[in-house]
Amino acid sequence: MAGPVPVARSLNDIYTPDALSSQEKRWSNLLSKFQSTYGHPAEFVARSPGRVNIIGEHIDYSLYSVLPMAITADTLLAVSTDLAPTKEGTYKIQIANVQETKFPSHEFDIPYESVEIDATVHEWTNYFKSGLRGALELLRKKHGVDFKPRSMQILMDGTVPAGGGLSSSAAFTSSSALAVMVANGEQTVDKTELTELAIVSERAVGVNSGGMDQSASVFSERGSALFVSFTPSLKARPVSFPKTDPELTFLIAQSFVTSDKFVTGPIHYNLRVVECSLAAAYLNAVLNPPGTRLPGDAAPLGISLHGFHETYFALREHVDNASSGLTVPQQLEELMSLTTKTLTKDEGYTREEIAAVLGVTVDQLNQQFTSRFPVRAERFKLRQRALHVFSEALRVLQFMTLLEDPAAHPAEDSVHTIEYNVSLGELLNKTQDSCRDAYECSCPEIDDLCGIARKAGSYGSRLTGAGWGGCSVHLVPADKVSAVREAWEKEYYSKLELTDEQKEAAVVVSRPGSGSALYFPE
Ligand code: NG1
Ligand code: MG
Repeated sequence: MAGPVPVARSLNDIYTPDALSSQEKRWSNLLSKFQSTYGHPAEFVARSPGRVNIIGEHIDYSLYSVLPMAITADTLLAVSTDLAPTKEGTYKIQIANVQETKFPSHEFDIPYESVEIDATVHEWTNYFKSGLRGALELLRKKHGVDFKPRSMQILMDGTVPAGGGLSSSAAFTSSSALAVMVANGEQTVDKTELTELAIVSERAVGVNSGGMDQSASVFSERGSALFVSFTPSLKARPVSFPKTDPELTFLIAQSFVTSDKFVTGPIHYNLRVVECSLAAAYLNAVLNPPGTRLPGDAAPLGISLHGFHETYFALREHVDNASSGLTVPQQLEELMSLTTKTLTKDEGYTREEIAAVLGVTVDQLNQQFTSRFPVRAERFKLRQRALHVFSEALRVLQFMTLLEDPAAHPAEDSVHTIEYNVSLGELLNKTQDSCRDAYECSCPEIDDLCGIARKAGSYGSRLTGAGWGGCSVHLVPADKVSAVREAWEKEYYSKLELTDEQKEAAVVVSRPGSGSALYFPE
Protein backbone atom coordinates (compact mmCIF):
# COMPACT_ATOMS: atom_id res chain seq x y z
CA MET A 1 0.00 0.00 0.00
CA ALA A 2 2.93 2.32 0.40
CA GLY A 3 4.33 4.03 -2.67
CA PRO A 4 3.71 7.30 -4.48
CA VAL A 5 0.45 9.21 -4.80
CA PRO A 6 -0.85 8.11 -8.23
CA VAL A 7 -1.10 10.46 -11.23
CA ALA A 8 -4.57 10.06 -12.72
CA ARG A 9 -4.55 9.75 -16.50
CA SER A 10 -8.24 10.58 -16.58
CA LEU A 11 -11.08 11.12 -14.13
CA ASN A 12 -11.88 7.44 -14.70
CA ASP A 13 -8.91 6.66 -12.49
CA ILE A 14 -10.42 8.67 -9.65
CA TYR A 15 -14.20 8.36 -9.65
CA THR A 16 -16.62 5.44 -9.89
CA PRO A 17 -18.61 5.44 -13.17
CA ASP A 18 -21.80 6.75 -11.52
CA ALA A 19 -20.02 9.93 -10.43
CA LEU A 20 -18.10 10.55 -13.67
CA SER A 21 -20.35 12.88 -15.65
CA SER A 22 -20.97 15.31 -12.77
CA GLN A 23 -17.26 15.28 -11.91
CA GLU A 24 -16.25 16.07 -15.51
CA LYS A 25 -18.45 19.20 -15.36
CA ARG A 26 -17.03 20.14 -11.96
CA TRP A 27 -13.39 19.72 -13.03
CA SER A 28 -13.77 21.66 -16.28
CA ASN A 29 -15.49 24.44 -14.31
CA LEU A 30 -12.57 24.48 -11.87
CA LEU A 31 -9.95 24.66 -14.61
CA SER A 32 -11.75 27.37 -16.62
CA LYS A 33 -12.34 29.40 -13.45
CA PHE A 34 -8.63 29.05 -12.66
CA GLN A 35 -7.81 30.50 -16.09
CA SER A 36 -10.20 33.44 -15.62
CA THR A 37 -8.99 34.10 -12.06
CA TYR A 38 -5.24 34.01 -12.68
CA GLY A 39 -4.97 34.64 -16.41
CA HIS A 40 -3.19 31.37 -17.23
CA PRO A 41 -3.97 27.63 -16.95
CA ALA A 42 -3.36 25.53 -13.86
CA GLU A 43 -0.25 23.35 -13.97
CA PHE A 44 -1.80 20.51 -11.96
CA VAL A 45 -4.66 19.52 -9.65
CA ALA A 46 -4.07 17.90 -6.23
CA ARG A 47 -7.00 15.90 -4.93
CA SER A 48 -7.84 14.21 -1.62
CA PRO A 49 -11.24 12.81 -0.54
CA GLY A 50 -13.26 12.79 2.62
CA ARG A 51 -13.94 9.51 4.34
CA VAL A 52 -16.65 7.67 6.16
CA ASN A 53 -15.64 5.45 9.06
CA ILE A 54 -17.27 2.04 8.84
CA ILE A 55 -16.17 0.78 12.27
CA GLY A 56 -13.50 1.71 14.84
CA GLU A 57 -14.81 4.95 16.33
CA HIS A 58 -12.78 7.12 18.70
CA ILE A 59 -10.01 4.53 18.95
CA ASP A 60 -7.45 5.82 16.43
CA TYR A 61 -5.95 8.25 18.94
CA SER A 62 -5.68 5.29 21.33
CA LEU A 63 -3.67 3.69 18.47
CA TYR A 64 -6.11 0.86 17.75
CA SER A 65 -6.82 -0.14 14.13
CA VAL A 66 -9.84 1.23 12.25
CA LEU A 67 -11.80 0.54 9.06
CA PRO A 68 -12.70 3.68 7.12
CA MET A 69 -13.28 4.14 3.40
CA ALA A 70 -12.87 7.13 1.12
CA ILE A 71 -16.03 8.72 -0.26
CA THR A 72 -16.47 10.49 -3.60
CA ALA A 73 -16.63 13.97 -2.06
CA ASP A 74 -13.17 15.55 -2.07
CA THR A 75 -11.03 18.66 -2.00
CA LEU A 76 -9.57 19.79 -5.34
CA LEU A 77 -6.72 22.31 -5.48
CA ALA A 78 -5.83 23.64 -8.93
CA VAL A 79 -2.33 25.12 -8.78
CA SER A 80 0.20 27.14 -10.74
CA THR A 81 3.61 28.38 -9.61
CA ASP A 82 4.74 30.94 -12.17
CA LEU A 83 4.38 34.08 -10.14
CA ALA A 84 6.26 37.33 -10.44
CA PRO A 85 9.07 37.71 -7.86
CA THR A 86 7.85 38.95 -4.53
CA LYS A 87 9.04 41.02 -1.60
CA GLU A 88 12.56 40.16 -0.46
CA GLY A 89 12.63 37.07 1.75
CA THR A 90 9.03 36.08 1.18
CA TYR A 91 7.02 33.94 -1.23
CA LYS A 92 3.41 34.65 -2.24
CA ILE A 93 0.37 32.43 -1.78
CA GLN A 94 -2.73 33.51 -3.65
CA ILE A 95 -5.65 31.27 -2.70
CA ALA A 96 -9.26 31.47 -3.93
CA ASN A 97 -12.29 29.22 -3.67
CA VAL A 98 -14.96 28.45 -6.26
CA GLN A 99 -17.47 29.35 -3.54
CA GLU A 100 -16.03 32.87 -3.35
CA THR A 101 -18.78 34.45 -1.23
CA LYS A 102 -18.56 31.77 1.45
CA PHE A 103 -14.76 31.53 1.28
CA PRO A 104 -13.27 34.89 0.15
CA SER A 105 -9.88 34.78 -1.60
CA HIS A 106 -6.68 35.75 0.23
CA GLU A 107 -3.14 36.74 -0.65
CA PHE A 108 -0.26 36.08 1.78
CA ASP A 109 3.38 37.17 1.61
CA ILE A 110 4.95 34.48 3.75
CA PRO A 111 8.52 34.78 5.08
CA TYR A 112 10.72 31.83 4.09
CA GLU A 113 11.42 30.94 7.73
CA SER A 114 7.96 30.09 9.02
CA VAL A 115 4.22 29.90 8.36
CA GLU A 116 2.19 31.71 11.02
CA ILE A 117 -1.21 30.11 11.75
CA ASP A 118 -3.61 31.83 14.12
CA ALA A 119 -5.58 28.74 15.26
CA THR A 120 -7.82 30.90 17.43
CA VAL A 121 -9.61 32.26 14.35
CA HIS A 122 -11.65 29.79 12.34
CA GLU A 123 -10.30 30.95 8.97
CA TRP A 124 -10.73 28.60 5.98
CA THR A 125 -7.24 29.25 4.67
CA ASN A 126 -5.76 27.96 7.97
CA TYR A 127 -6.20 24.43 6.68
CA PHE A 128 -4.15 25.25 3.61
CA LYS A 129 -1.51 26.89 5.79
CA SER A 130 -1.35 23.83 8.07
CA GLY A 131 -0.73 21.61 5.03
CA LEU A 132 1.81 24.16 3.75
CA ARG A 133 3.66 24.17 7.07
CA GLY A 134 3.78 20.38 7.22
CA ALA A 135 5.00 20.06 3.65
CA LEU A 136 7.71 22.68 4.22
CA GLU A 137 9.04 20.69 7.16
CA LEU A 138 9.37 17.68 4.88
CA LEU A 139 10.90 19.74 2.06
CA ARG A 140 13.43 21.23 4.47
CA LYS A 141 14.39 17.72 5.58
CA LYS A 142 14.98 16.82 1.94
CA HIS A 143 16.59 20.00 0.63
CA GLY A 144 18.15 21.66 3.67
CA VAL A 145 16.96 24.29 6.10
CA ASP A 146 17.46 27.25 3.79
CA PHE A 147 15.08 25.75 1.23
CA LYS A 148 13.10 28.57 -0.43
CA PRO A 149 9.46 27.64 -1.09
CA ARG A 150 7.89 28.71 -4.37
CA SER A 151 4.97 31.09 -4.70
CA MET A 152 1.65 29.46 -5.58
CA GLN A 153 -1.67 30.44 -7.09
CA ILE A 154 -4.47 28.15 -5.93
CA LEU A 155 -8.16 27.70 -6.69
CA MET A 156 -9.99 25.30 -4.40
CA ASP A 157 -13.22 23.36 -4.82
CA GLY A 158 -14.20 21.30 -1.80
CA THR A 159 -17.35 19.15 -1.70
CA VAL A 160 -16.87 17.40 1.67
CA PRO A 161 -19.46 18.95 4.00
CA ALA A 162 -17.62 20.80 6.81
CA GLY A 163 -18.19 19.68 10.40
CA GLY A 164 -20.14 16.71 9.09
CA GLY A 165 -17.99 13.85 10.36
CA LEU A 166 -16.75 13.08 6.85
CA SER A 167 -13.29 14.53 7.48
CA SER A 168 -13.48 17.69 5.40
CA SER A 169 -10.49 18.89 7.42
CA ALA A 170 -8.33 15.89 6.55
CA ALA A 171 -9.30 16.14 2.88
CA PHE A 172 -8.25 19.80 2.88
CA THR A 173 -4.95 19.38 4.79
CA SER A 174 -3.94 16.30 2.79
CA SER A 175 -4.64 17.94 -0.60
CA SER A 176 -2.88 21.13 0.54
CA ALA A 177 0.26 19.29 1.63
CA LEU A 178 0.25 17.31 -1.61
CA ALA A 179 -0.13 20.51 -3.66
CA VAL A 180 2.79 22.19 -1.88
CA MET A 181 5.06 19.17 -2.39
CA VAL A 182 4.38 19.10 -6.14
CA ALA A 183 4.52 22.89 -6.51
CA ASN A 184 8.00 22.73 -5.00
CA GLY A 185 9.29 20.24 -7.51
CA GLU A 186 8.68 16.81 -5.94
CA GLN A 187 8.24 14.41 -8.86
CA THR A 188 6.60 11.79 -6.64
CA VAL A 189 5.07 12.09 -3.17
CA ASP A 190 5.17 9.04 -0.90
CA LYS A 191 1.74 8.22 0.55
CA THR A 192 3.03 7.35 4.02
CA GLU A 193 5.06 10.55 4.23
CA LEU A 194 2.08 12.58 3.02
CA THR A 195 -0.24 10.98 5.58
CA GLU A 196 2.13 11.51 8.48
CA LEU A 197 2.64 15.15 7.64
CA ALA A 198 -1.11 15.65 7.22
CA ILE A 199 -1.69 14.17 10.69
CA VAL A 200 0.86 16.48 12.27
CA SER A 201 -0.48 19.45 10.27
CA GLU A 202 -4.04 18.89 11.42
CA ARG A 203 -2.98 18.96 15.07
CA ALA A 204 -1.45 22.39 14.37
CA VAL A 205 -4.92 23.83 13.79
CA GLY A 206 -5.99 22.88 17.27
CA VAL A 207 -7.59 19.48 16.96
CA ASN A 208 -5.93 16.73 18.91
CA SER A 209 -6.88 14.10 16.38
CA GLY A 210 -5.89 10.57 15.55
CA GLY A 211 -4.63 9.50 12.13
CA MET A 212 -7.65 7.73 10.65
CA ASP A 213 -8.96 10.50 8.44
CA GLN A 214 -5.70 11.41 6.76
CA SER A 215 -4.84 7.73 6.18
CA ALA A 216 -8.21 7.07 4.55
CA SER A 217 -7.94 10.24 2.49
CA VAL A 218 -4.50 9.37 1.13
CA PHE A 219 -4.36 5.56 0.90
CA SER A 220 -7.84 4.48 -0.16
CA GLU A 221 -8.29 2.42 -3.32
CA ARG A 222 -11.51 2.50 -5.32
CA GLY A 223 -13.85 -0.37 -4.50
CA SER A 224 -12.24 -1.23 -1.18
CA ALA A 225 -12.40 -0.18 2.44
CA LEU A 226 -9.12 0.46 4.21
CA PHE A 227 -7.72 -1.32 7.28
CA VAL A 228 -5.50 1.23 9.04
CA SER A 229 -3.08 0.38 11.84
CA PHE A 230 -1.02 2.99 13.66
CA THR A 231 1.53 1.07 15.66
CA PRO A 232 4.38 0.11 15.54
CA SER A 233 4.10 2.34 12.45
CA LEU A 234 1.37 3.64 10.18
CA LYS A 235 0.09 0.93 7.81
CA ALA A 236 -2.94 0.79 5.55
CA ARG A 237 -4.23 -1.97 3.30
CA PRO A 238 -7.33 -2.37 1.12
CA VAL A 239 -10.10 -4.70 2.33
CA SER A 240 -12.81 -5.87 -0.04
CA PHE A 241 -16.37 -6.82 0.87
CA PRO A 242 -17.55 -10.28 -0.23
CA LYS A 243 -20.10 -10.08 -3.01
CA THR A 244 -23.52 -10.65 -1.50
CA ASP A 245 -26.93 -10.68 -3.11
CA PRO A 246 -28.58 -8.26 -2.61
CA GLU A 247 -25.47 -6.11 -2.74
CA LEU A 248 -24.61 -4.30 0.50
CA THR A 249 -24.49 -0.53 0.34
CA PHE A 250 -23.41 2.09 2.85
CA LEU A 251 -25.78 5.01 3.25
CA ILE A 252 -24.45 8.20 4.83
CA ALA A 253 -27.12 10.39 6.46
CA GLN A 254 -26.49 13.90 7.78
CA SER A 255 -28.07 14.78 11.12
CA PHE A 256 -27.60 18.51 10.32
CA VAL A 257 -26.48 18.93 13.92
CA THR A 258 -23.17 20.70 13.36
CA SER A 259 -20.45 19.53 15.69
CA ASP A 260 -17.62 22.01 15.51
CA LYS A 261 -14.61 20.46 17.19
CA PHE A 262 -13.01 23.89 17.63
CA VAL A 263 -15.79 25.13 19.84
CA THR A 264 -16.66 21.92 21.67
CA GLY A 265 -13.16 20.42 21.89
CA PRO A 266 -12.71 21.20 25.61
CA ILE A 267 -15.89 19.34 26.61
CA HIS A 268 -16.07 16.79 23.80
CA TYR A 269 -13.36 15.57 21.44
CA ASN A 270 -10.24 16.84 23.16
CA LEU A 271 -11.68 15.85 26.55
CA ARG A 272 -12.05 12.25 25.33
CA VAL A 273 -8.41 12.26 24.22
CA VAL A 274 -7.43 13.35 27.75
CA GLU A 275 -9.71 10.76 29.40
CA CYS A 276 -8.25 7.91 27.34
CA SER A 277 -4.67 9.00 28.04
CA LEU A 278 -5.43 9.32 31.78
CA ALA A 279 -7.11 5.89 31.76
CA ALA A 280 -3.96 4.37 30.24
CA ALA A 281 -1.76 6.02 32.90
CA TYR A 282 -4.12 4.98 35.72
CA LEU A 283 -4.41 1.33 34.59
CA ASN A 284 -0.65 1.21 34.18
CA ALA A 285 -0.07 2.57 37.71
CA VAL A 286 -2.45 0.05 39.29
CA LEU A 287 -2.03 -3.10 37.17
CA ASN A 288 1.64 -3.01 36.16
CA PRO A 289 4.53 -3.38 38.62
CA PRO A 290 5.33 -0.14 40.50
CA GLY A 291 7.54 2.19 38.48
CA THR A 292 6.50 0.76 35.12
CA ARG A 293 6.49 3.57 32.56
CA LEU A 294 4.33 3.34 29.43
CA PRO A 295 6.31 3.61 26.17
CA GLY A 296 6.09 7.05 24.55
CA ASP A 297 4.03 6.64 21.37
CA ALA A 298 2.31 8.49 18.53
CA ALA A 299 -0.85 9.20 20.53
CA PRO A 300 -1.65 12.91 20.84
CA LEU A 301 -0.51 13.07 24.49
CA GLY A 302 2.30 10.57 24.14
CA ILE A 303 0.73 7.52 25.84
CA SER A 304 -2.24 5.37 24.85
CA LEU A 305 -4.51 2.53 25.90
CA HIS A 306 -2.85 0.45 23.19
CA GLY A 307 0.49 1.20 24.81
CA PHE A 308 -0.90 0.03 28.14
CA HIS A 309 -2.33 -3.09 26.41
CA GLU A 310 1.08 -4.07 25.01
CA THR A 311 3.01 -3.27 28.19
CA TYR A 312 0.60 -5.18 30.40
CA PHE A 313 0.80 -8.43 28.43
CA ALA A 314 4.53 -8.14 27.79
CA LEU A 315 5.13 -7.92 31.56
CA ARG A 316 2.57 -10.67 32.22
CA GLU A 317 4.47 -13.01 29.89
CA HIS A 318 7.45 -12.78 32.21
CA VAL A 319 5.26 -13.67 35.13
CA ASP A 320 3.06 -16.45 33.80
CA ASN A 321 3.45 -17.69 30.27
CA ALA A 322 -0.28 -18.56 30.33
CA SER A 323 -1.01 -15.09 28.99
CA SER A 324 1.43 -15.53 26.13
CA GLY A 325 -1.02 -17.87 24.38
CA LEU A 326 -3.82 -15.27 24.39
CA THR A 327 -5.08 -13.98 21.05
CA VAL A 328 -5.58 -10.22 20.74
CA PRO A 329 -9.37 -10.61 21.06
CA GLN A 330 -8.83 -12.63 24.25
CA GLN A 331 -6.45 -9.96 25.54
CA LEU A 332 -9.07 -7.30 24.86
CA GLU A 333 -11.70 -9.34 26.70
CA GLU A 334 -9.33 -9.63 29.66
CA LEU A 335 -8.58 -5.90 29.59
CA MET A 336 -12.30 -5.14 29.71
CA SER A 337 -12.81 -7.21 32.85
CA LEU A 338 -9.64 -5.77 34.45
CA THR A 339 -10.90 -2.26 33.64
CA THR A 340 -14.26 -2.95 35.25
CA LYS A 341 -12.57 -4.22 38.41
CA THR A 342 -9.99 -1.43 38.59
CA LEU A 343 -11.88 1.73 37.60
CA THR A 344 -14.93 1.29 39.79
CA LYS A 345 -16.13 4.91 40.17
CA ASP A 346 -19.17 5.52 37.93
CA GLU A 347 -19.08 9.28 38.44
CA GLY A 348 -15.46 9.43 37.24
CA TYR A 349 -12.21 10.57 38.86
CA THR A 350 -11.02 13.99 39.94
CA ARG A 351 -7.55 15.32 39.09
CA GLU A 352 -6.59 14.88 42.76
CA GLU A 353 -7.66 11.20 42.78
CA ILE A 354 -5.78 10.44 39.56
CA ALA A 355 -2.66 12.37 40.60
CA ALA A 356 -2.56 10.42 43.87
CA VAL A 357 -2.67 7.06 42.06
CA LEU A 358 -0.02 8.19 39.52
CA GLY A 359 2.15 9.49 42.35
CA VAL A 360 2.41 13.01 40.87
CA THR A 361 1.15 16.45 41.89
CA VAL A 362 -1.98 17.89 40.31
CA ASP A 363 0.20 20.50 38.62
CA GLN A 364 2.36 17.79 37.07
CA LEU A 365 -0.82 15.98 35.97
CA ASN A 366 -2.17 19.14 34.33
CA GLN A 367 1.18 19.84 32.74
CA GLN A 368 1.29 16.43 31.07
CA PHE A 369 -2.39 15.91 30.21
CA THR A 370 -4.42 19.11 30.12
CA SER A 371 -2.08 21.90 29.15
CA ARG A 372 -1.62 21.21 25.42
CA PHE A 373 -5.31 21.42 24.61
CA PRO A 374 -7.55 22.92 27.32
CA VAL A 375 -10.39 20.75 28.66
CA ARG A 376 -13.27 21.68 30.92
CA ALA A 377 -14.15 18.83 33.30
CA GLU A 378 -14.10 18.23 37.05
CA ARG A 379 -14.23 14.45 36.72
CA PHE A 380 -12.87 12.08 34.11
CA LYS A 381 -14.95 8.98 33.29
CA LEU A 382 -11.98 6.67 32.88
CA ARG A 383 -13.80 3.33 33.04
CA GLN A 384 -16.50 4.18 30.53
CA ARG A 385 -14.04 5.54 28.00
CA ALA A 386 -11.58 2.64 28.39
CA LEU A 387 -14.37 0.05 28.10
CA HIS A 388 -15.57 1.68 24.89
CA VAL A 389 -12.06 1.67 23.42
CA PHE A 390 -11.28 -1.97 24.27
CA SER A 391 -14.72 -3.21 23.16
CA GLU A 392 -14.56 -1.15 19.93
CA ALA A 393 -11.08 -2.44 19.11
CA LEU A 394 -12.51 -5.94 19.52
CA ARG A 395 -15.48 -5.22 17.26
CA VAL A 396 -13.10 -4.03 14.52
CA LEU A 397 -11.28 -7.38 14.67
CA GLN A 398 -14.59 -9.28 14.62
CA PHE A 399 -15.79 -7.22 11.63
CA MET A 400 -12.51 -7.89 9.80
CA THR A 401 -12.84 -11.64 10.44
CA LEU A 402 -16.30 -11.58 8.88
CA LEU A 403 -14.87 -9.76 5.85
CA GLU A 404 -11.66 -11.74 5.42
CA ASP A 405 -12.08 -15.20 6.84
CA PRO A 406 -13.54 -17.34 4.01
CA ALA A 407 -14.98 -19.67 6.68
CA ALA A 408 -17.07 -16.73 7.91
CA HIS A 409 -18.36 -15.88 4.43
CA PRO A 410 -21.97 -16.73 3.66
CA ALA A 411 -22.71 -19.84 1.63
CA GLU A 412 -24.24 -19.00 -1.74
CA ASP A 413 -27.82 -19.34 -0.57
CA SER A 414 -29.67 -16.20 0.50
CA VAL A 415 -30.51 -17.39 4.03
CA HIS A 416 -26.85 -17.41 4.98
CA THR A 417 -26.34 -14.09 3.22
CA ILE A 418 -29.03 -12.54 5.43
CA GLU A 419 -27.41 -14.05 8.52
CA TYR A 420 -24.04 -12.77 7.37
CA ASN A 421 -25.31 -9.24 6.77
CA VAL A 422 -27.10 -9.30 10.12
CA SER A 423 -23.88 -10.23 11.93
CA LEU A 424 -22.00 -7.38 10.21
CA GLY A 425 -24.84 -5.01 11.08
CA GLU A 426 -25.00 -6.16 14.69
CA LEU A 427 -21.42 -5.06 15.25
CA LEU A 428 -22.25 -1.60 13.89
CA ASN A 429 -25.29 -1.40 16.20
CA LYS A 430 -23.15 -2.38 19.20
CA THR A 431 -20.70 0.38 18.25
CA GLN A 432 -23.56 2.87 18.26
CA ASP A 433 -24.72 1.69 21.70
CA SER A 434 -21.21 2.01 23.08
CA CYS A 435 -20.71 5.46 21.51
CA ARG A 436 -24.04 6.58 22.96
CA ASP A 437 -23.77 5.04 26.43
CA ALA A 438 -20.09 4.53 27.31
CA TYR A 439 -18.43 7.23 25.21
CA GLU A 440 -21.33 9.72 25.26
CA CYS A 441 -20.53 11.06 21.80
CA SER A 442 -23.90 10.54 20.13
CA CYS A 443 -26.93 12.89 20.26
CA PRO A 444 -30.74 12.39 20.13
CA GLU A 445 -30.89 13.27 16.43
CA ILE A 446 -28.36 10.58 15.49
CA ASP A 447 -30.11 8.04 17.75
CA ASP A 448 -33.33 8.96 15.91
CA LEU A 449 -31.84 8.47 12.44
CA CYS A 450 -30.46 5.08 13.51
CA GLY A 451 -33.78 3.88 14.97
CA ILE A 452 -35.72 4.94 11.88
CA ALA A 453 -33.23 3.23 9.55
CA ARG A 454 -33.19 -0.05 11.48
CA LYS A 455 -36.99 -0.18 11.42
CA ALA A 456 -36.96 0.38 7.65
CA GLY A 457 -34.43 -2.36 6.86
CA SER A 458 -30.93 -1.24 7.80
CA TYR A 459 -28.80 -4.10 9.21
CA GLY A 460 -26.55 -1.72 11.16
CA SER A 461 -26.76 2.01 11.91
CA ARG A 462 -24.42 4.25 13.80
CA LEU A 463 -22.79 7.68 14.06
CA THR A 464 -19.61 8.09 12.01
CA GLY A 465 -16.69 10.41 12.76
CA ALA A 466 -16.41 12.35 16.01
CA GLY A 467 -20.17 12.32 16.67
CA TRP A 468 -22.07 14.83 18.83
CA GLY A 469 -23.95 15.49 15.58
CA GLY A 470 -22.57 15.24 12.06
CA CYS A 471 -23.10 12.08 10.07
CA SER A 472 -24.38 8.55 10.47
CA VAL A 473 -23.54 5.47 8.42
CA HIS A 474 -25.93 2.59 7.66
CA LEU A 475 -25.38 -0.87 6.20
CA VAL A 476 -28.40 -1.31 3.94
CA PRO A 477 -29.13 -4.02 1.35
CA ALA A 478 -29.68 -2.50 -2.10
CA ASP A 479 -33.35 -3.52 -2.12
CA LYS A 480 -34.05 -1.58 1.10
CA VAL A 481 -32.34 1.72 0.22
CA SER A 482 -35.46 3.50 -0.98
CA ALA A 483 -37.50 2.32 2.03
CA VAL A 484 -34.86 3.72 4.40
CA ARG A 485 -34.65 7.01 2.50
CA GLU A 486 -38.43 7.42 2.51
CA ALA A 487 -38.61 6.69 6.24
CA TRP A 488 -35.96 9.31 6.96
CA GLU A 489 -37.72 11.84 4.75
CA LYS A 490 -41.07 11.23 6.46
CA GLU A 491 -39.93 10.89 10.09
CA TYR A 492 -36.81 13.10 10.23
CA TYR A 493 -35.90 15.45 7.38
CA SER A 494 -39.43 16.70 6.72
CA LYS A 495 -39.37 18.16 10.26
CA LEU A 496 -36.29 20.30 9.52
CA GLU A 497 -36.08 23.58 7.62
CA LEU A 498 -33.67 22.40 4.92
CA THR A 499 -32.47 24.31 1.86
CA ASP A 500 -32.65 22.43 -1.45
CA GLU A 501 -28.87 22.08 -1.31
CA GLN A 502 -29.08 20.52 2.15
CA LYS A 503 -31.90 18.21 1.01
CA GLU A 504 -29.65 17.12 -1.86
CA ALA A 505 -26.71 16.35 0.46
CA ALA A 506 -28.79 14.81 3.28
CA VAL A 507 -28.32 11.19 2.20
CA VAL A 508 -25.41 9.86 0.14
CA VAL A 509 -25.01 6.32 -1.13
CA SER A 510 -21.32 5.88 -0.59
CA ARG A 511 -19.20 3.69 -2.82
CA PRO A 512 -15.62 3.06 -1.66
CA GLY A 513 -13.66 5.74 -3.55
CA SER A 514 -9.99 6.26 -4.38
CA GLY A 515 -7.60 8.33 -2.27
CA SER A 516 -5.22 11.20 -3.04
CA ALA A 517 -4.34 11.71 -6.68
CA LEU A 518 -2.58 14.19 -8.96
CA TYR A 519 -3.79 15.30 -12.37
CA PHE A 520 -1.81 17.23 -14.99
CA PRO A 521 -4.11 18.84 -17.57
CA GLU A 522 -2.58 18.36 -21.04
P1 NG1 B 1 -13.99 13.63 12.08
O1 NG1 B 1 -14.84 14.33 13.10
O2 NG1 B 1 -14.81 12.86 11.08
O3 NG1 B 1 -13.02 14.59 11.40
C1 NG1 B 1 -12.58 12.74 14.16
C2 NG1 B 1 -11.04 12.60 14.19
C3 NG1 B 1 -10.58 11.19 13.85
C4 NG1 B 1 -11.28 10.17 14.75
C5 NG1 B 1 -12.81 10.40 14.68
C6 NG1 B 1 -13.52 9.48 15.66
C7 NG1 B 1 -10.22 14.79 13.51
C8 NG1 B 1 -9.53 15.59 12.47
N1 NG1 B 1 -10.47 13.51 13.18
O4 NG1 B 1 -13.05 12.53 12.83
O5 NG1 B 1 -9.15 11.11 14.07
O6 NG1 B 1 -10.80 10.27 16.07
O7 NG1 B 1 -13.15 11.75 15.03
O8 NG1 B 1 -13.28 8.15 15.34
O9 NG1 B 1 -10.52 15.25 14.57
MG1 MG C 1 -12.50 16.57 10.58
